[in-house]
Amino acid sequence: MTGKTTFTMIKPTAVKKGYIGPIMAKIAEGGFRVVAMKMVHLTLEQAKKFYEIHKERPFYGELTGFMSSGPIVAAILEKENAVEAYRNYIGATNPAEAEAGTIRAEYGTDLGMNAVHGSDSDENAIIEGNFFFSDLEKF
Ligand code: FUP
Repeated sequence: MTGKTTFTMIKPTAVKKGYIGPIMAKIAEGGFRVVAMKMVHLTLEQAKKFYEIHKERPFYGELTGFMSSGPIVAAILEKENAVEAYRNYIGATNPAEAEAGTIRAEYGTDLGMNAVHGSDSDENAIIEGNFFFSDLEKF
């Protein structure tokens, strides 16, 4: 069975460039309902904890440094088959390879600064959503 929710973050560069509004509008256009949302500035320690699954990857230091470099917007989104639907909607990890019209193609800069995060499985969507939100903050 596929889940109904996924987790996303608007990354620091996209926030700095003023893309929160356009990206949230695009998310709504795609038929995703906002279940929870907040703007936060992660500490390096918090970013390392969030990305723990990538800790052996060569880009772990760069990724966590970047994700703690400025405020981000975290959100839980709801739609049928949410994880796959959202990953298709945001496009490939590298914005240069992302299909035209996807969020990463429109708002991403490069592989690291790719505008948004999207959970890669139902299991991670739950873990990641719970990292940021308590039950009282989900609607
Ligand atoms: P995705 O699931 O599309 O976010 O991509 P990955 O799980 O492969 O990577 C997680 C994040 O690490 C990406 F958003 C961007 C960053 N990354 C790099 O900075 N360098 C790389 O070589 C690969 C990924």
